[in-house]
Amino acid sequence: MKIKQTDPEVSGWIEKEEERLAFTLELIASENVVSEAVLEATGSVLTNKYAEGYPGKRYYGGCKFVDEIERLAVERAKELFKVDYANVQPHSGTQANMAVLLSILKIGDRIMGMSLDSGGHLSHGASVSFSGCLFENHPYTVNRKTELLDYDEIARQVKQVKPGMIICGASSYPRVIDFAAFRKIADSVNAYLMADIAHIAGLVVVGLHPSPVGFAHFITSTTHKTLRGPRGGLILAGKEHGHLLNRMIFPGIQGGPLMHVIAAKAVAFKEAQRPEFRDYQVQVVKNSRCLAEGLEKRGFRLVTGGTDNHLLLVDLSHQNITGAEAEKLLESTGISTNKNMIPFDPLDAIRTSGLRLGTPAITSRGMKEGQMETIAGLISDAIIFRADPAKISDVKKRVKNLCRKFPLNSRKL
Ligand code: DSN
Repeated sequence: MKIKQTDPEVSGWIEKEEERLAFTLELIASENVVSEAVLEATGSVLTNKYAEGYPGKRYYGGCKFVDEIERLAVERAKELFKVDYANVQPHSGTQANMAVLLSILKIGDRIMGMSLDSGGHLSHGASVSFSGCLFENHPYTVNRKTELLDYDEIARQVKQVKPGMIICGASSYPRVIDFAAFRKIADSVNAYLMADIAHIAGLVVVGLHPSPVGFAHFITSTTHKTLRGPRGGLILAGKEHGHLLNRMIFPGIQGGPLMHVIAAKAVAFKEAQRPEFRDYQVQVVKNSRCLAEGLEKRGFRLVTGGTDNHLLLVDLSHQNITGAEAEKLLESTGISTNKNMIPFDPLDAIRTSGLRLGTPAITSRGMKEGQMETIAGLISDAIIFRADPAKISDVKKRVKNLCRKFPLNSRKL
């Protein structure tokens, strides 16, 4: 590689990261492994091009080929999700959410998003995010006992608050979200409904999770989680909102679109239409269930008692270890996870009582149920025997061996 000669420092860190990925069990629920084709598009000459505007209406010359690429990406997104409007320019999921909120609401309007500890995302109204600074958020939570969304309670709260927008969708909710119920609730006060499907987009396109299409007025997503595309955002909606949304993305909140990333999104949308992509998503969910069972069997409590999707949330409060400590401990053995608040967490977001685990990346490496059982054992051994250096070193060895058997191979995806 050229970079090795011109910039050995950066190249050296990239090599280190390649090695880390190769010998790490990646259980961060929002991460994945992209195909070689997605990598190639992301690293292509398209990164050279300025293309402010939209296909056929750019503020720069020389856009005839990138126009075709963006048109392809838009058409493929529309076909994949079965919608009649898509904007593929958002640089991230948060930018997509920002564009929808700023297009539709006035500053200071009321919104209702899921609270962070219940599983919501920062951009759904958290006070430290633009969404909580610019809008008056009245968060809803899951039910304290069941840890599930309580639609009757949300309906009651919505009638009191009368928000302009309800945001559904989550970053750490392991169960199915009932978009039809949310729409009914939104209609009861004439509010808009936005569904952020960043985590579950891959499951939605293959029908393993109900689609919000037909229920949510606006759908936002990232393209790099279960959808297994490049790092970026996406907005889907009815045609009638297209003009406002386009204008808000550019020139409203973004400048030049990342054409190399848009090309990679187009590639990923095509990959998501292959039958193998459905098989992959089916395995992601099977693996998640199996990992959940393996941990429960070993005495760990899972929030909501299990999972229906690609992720699970472990409540560590009975293991006498915080999420932050567990994340660090597991990282030292080669298992990558993230600390996460659990519903009504007595600890703050820096320490947390929970650990979020997800199966998209390890499933992309080809791992199946048998390996999930092994991984549950590895996590359990690391946490339970954390004071025993010999046990920890044994876990490290077993993690490395497992990684060796399932090499990271973007070419196979
Ligand atoms: N930060 C992402 C996650 O890990 O869920 C959401 O944007």
